[in-house]
Amino acid sequence: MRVIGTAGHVDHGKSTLVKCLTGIDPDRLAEEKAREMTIDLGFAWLTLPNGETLGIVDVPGHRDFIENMLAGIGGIDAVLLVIAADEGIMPQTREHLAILDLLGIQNGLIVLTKIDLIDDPDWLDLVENEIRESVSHTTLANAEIVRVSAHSGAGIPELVKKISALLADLPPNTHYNAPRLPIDRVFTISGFGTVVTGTLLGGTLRVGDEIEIQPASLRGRIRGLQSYKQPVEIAQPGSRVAVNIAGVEKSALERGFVLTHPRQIQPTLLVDVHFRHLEDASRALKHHAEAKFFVGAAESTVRVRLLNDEILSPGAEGWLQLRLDKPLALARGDRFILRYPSPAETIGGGIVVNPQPGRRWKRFQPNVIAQLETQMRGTPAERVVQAANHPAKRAELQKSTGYSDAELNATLQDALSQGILLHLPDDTYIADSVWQGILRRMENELLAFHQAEPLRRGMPREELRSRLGLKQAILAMLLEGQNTVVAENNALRMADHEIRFSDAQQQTIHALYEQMNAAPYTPPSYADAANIVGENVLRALIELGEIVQVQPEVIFSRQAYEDMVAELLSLIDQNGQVTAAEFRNHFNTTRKYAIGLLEHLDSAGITRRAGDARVRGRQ
Ligand SMILES: Nc1nc2c(ncn2[C@@H]2O[C@H](COP(=O)(O)OP(=O)(O)OP(=O)(O)O)[C@@H](O)[C@H]2O)c(=O)[nH]1
Ligand SMILES: [Mg+2]
Repeated sequence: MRVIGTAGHVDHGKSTLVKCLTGIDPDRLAEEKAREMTIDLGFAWLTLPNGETLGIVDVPGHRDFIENMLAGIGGIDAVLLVIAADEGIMPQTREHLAILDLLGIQNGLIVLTKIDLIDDPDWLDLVENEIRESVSHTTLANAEIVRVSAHSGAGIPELVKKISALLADLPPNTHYNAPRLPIDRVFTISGFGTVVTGTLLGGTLRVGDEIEIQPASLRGRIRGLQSYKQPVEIAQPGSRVAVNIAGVEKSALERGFVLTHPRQIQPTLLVDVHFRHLEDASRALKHHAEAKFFVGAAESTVRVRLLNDEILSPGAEGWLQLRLDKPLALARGDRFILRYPSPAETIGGGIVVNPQPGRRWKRFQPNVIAQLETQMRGTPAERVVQAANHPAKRAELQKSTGYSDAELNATLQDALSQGILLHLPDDTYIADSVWQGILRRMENELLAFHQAEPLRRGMPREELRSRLGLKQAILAMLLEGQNTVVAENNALRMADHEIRFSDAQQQTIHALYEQMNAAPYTPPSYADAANIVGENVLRALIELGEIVQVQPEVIFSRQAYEDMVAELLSLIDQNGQVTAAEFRNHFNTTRKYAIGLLEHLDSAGITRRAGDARVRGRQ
C-alpha cells in the first residue's frame, strides 16, 4: 500500500486536483472552505486500476502554513508537485521542491495543471522548460511532467496511469519491521474515545496490540483500526491509519508524537545529524544559532552546535549536534528540515545519524567526526542487512547495495558470521532482527487466534501463511528454528495452548457422553449432538479425537469406534469376510451407522469392499 502527497505554491490547484482524482474534498475545515485555501493537512484516497487503495495527503501551499506541510510530507512514497500553467514556478514551488529534495523524496510527478486557462501551446512549452531547469539538481530531476486540467478533466486518466506506473516501480515497502505511526491528528469520537491518525511506516498494527506513545511514554491498547474509513483487523504499512486507543486520553496527545509497540523508541533531547545548507539560504549558519527542527510530524526549537565548522555557508554540508527544547521520538535515518523562526525561512535539512548520542560532543574532534561518518555510511555488512529488511534474493541485494560479486560475497559472509543476517532456502537472505519480528508476528497471530477461537486446536497453516505473506518454504524454516509454536496436522498452535471447556460446557459434554454411552452403536447424530453441546464444542471434541466423525451426520464416541473396528477386524479374520448386514446385526445397530462406518473404513484403507462383503484393507 502506498501514500502520496501534494506540494506546490498556494492556489495552484492541489486540493482541486485531489478532489478531481478521488471525489473527496481534502479541505475539511470550515475556515478552509470559507477562505478557499488549505490551512491544515487534508486526506483522501482512490482505488487504482490494479485494485489497490492509494492514500493522498494534501498539504497547504501558503507560506504561513508550511509547518503543517512539513508534518504531512514525511511519510509519503511519492509526490505530485502541482504547478499552475498560468503562473509557472512560484516561491513556494521552489521552497517545497527544496524540502522534497532535502527529505530525499525521489519519486514523483510534476503536474502542470489549469491548462484550460492557456490557449497558447508555446506558453506551456515555455513553462515546462522553466520547470525542467528548476528541478534539474533535485531528487525530482527525472520526474515526468503531466499536463492536466482539474476543471475540464483533461489529462486526468493519463495522470492516474502515470501514478500507477510510478508506484509499481517502487521497491516493496517494509512489512516486517517495528511499526511506527507519526501522529498527525488527534481527536475523540463519542462512544469510542481517543483516535489518532497518521501514515503507518515499518510494520503492521493489529487490533488488541499493546502500544506506546512517545515522547510522552504513554501505554495503551488498540481498540480499533480503520484504514480509508473501513474497519480493519490489521493495518498495513504504507497506508493511512486511524487508531482508536484504549487507555490514553486525547488531552495527553499531540501532533508529532509517535505510536509504536512498547519499548521501540526512546525520546531524546540531543541528536547528531548530517546537515545540508540550502544554496539560496539568506545567511550562513552560526554555531549556537536557534532554529526550528521538523521531523516526521513533530517539531521542536533547537540550539545548533556546529561540530566541525566555524560557520556553515549556504550550499555547504556539515555535522551538527542539535539540543532540542523538548524531547522527541526519533530514529536513525529520519530525515529532517531546519528553519529559522523569524523571519521564517527554510535553511536546510538532512538525516538523523544518531538519535541517542548521550552526551554533548566537544567541537573539532577528528575522532567524533570519524565516528559520525561511519555511523552515517554504516559498515558494508550493515548496509546489506538494511537491504535484507524483507526476504531478498542475492541478486536483489546486489542491486540495492551496488556491490560487485566479490564484495557482496565477502560482505554476506561477514554479516552471516556476525549473526545479523540469515541465509534462507532458495538463495534468499533476511536480516536477523526482521526474522525475529516475523516470529513475534507469527506468535501474535496465533495468540489472537486462540483468543478468538478458544475451542479450536490451532490455526490452519495456510491461513497463517497468507496472513504473514510468506512463502511455504520460508514458513517451514520459521517453524523449524523455534519451539514456541507447534505444527500438528496442518494446524499451527502455541505450544502451551490447550482447548479448555467452561464448567457449563463440561456439563453439556457430560450429558452428551451419557447419551452416547447409553446407546454406543446408535448414538445421537451430529446435529443432535450439536444441539446438546453447541457446534463449536462438538467440533472441538472431534478435533481432540474424543469423538470420531465417520460421516457428516454420523459420529461415535472414541471407545465405541475402537470397539467396533477391533470387533469387525476379528470377525473378518475369523470368517474371511463380513457383510454389512452381519456387521449391523452383530452390533444391533441400524443401516445408517453400519454403512457410515464401513464406508469411512473403506476410505481409510482399513477395510475394502469385495462384492457384497468387506475384507481387510491395505492398512
Ligand atoms: N481554471 C482552472 N482553475 C483551477 C484548476 N484547478 C484549480 N483551479 C482553481 O484554482 C483555485 C485554487 O485551487 P485550490 O485547489 O484550492 O489550490 P491549492 O493548491 O489547494 O491551494 P492551497 O491549498 O491554498 O495552497 C480555485 O479557485 C480552483 O477552482 C484548473 O484545472 N483549472
Ligand atoms: Mg489546497
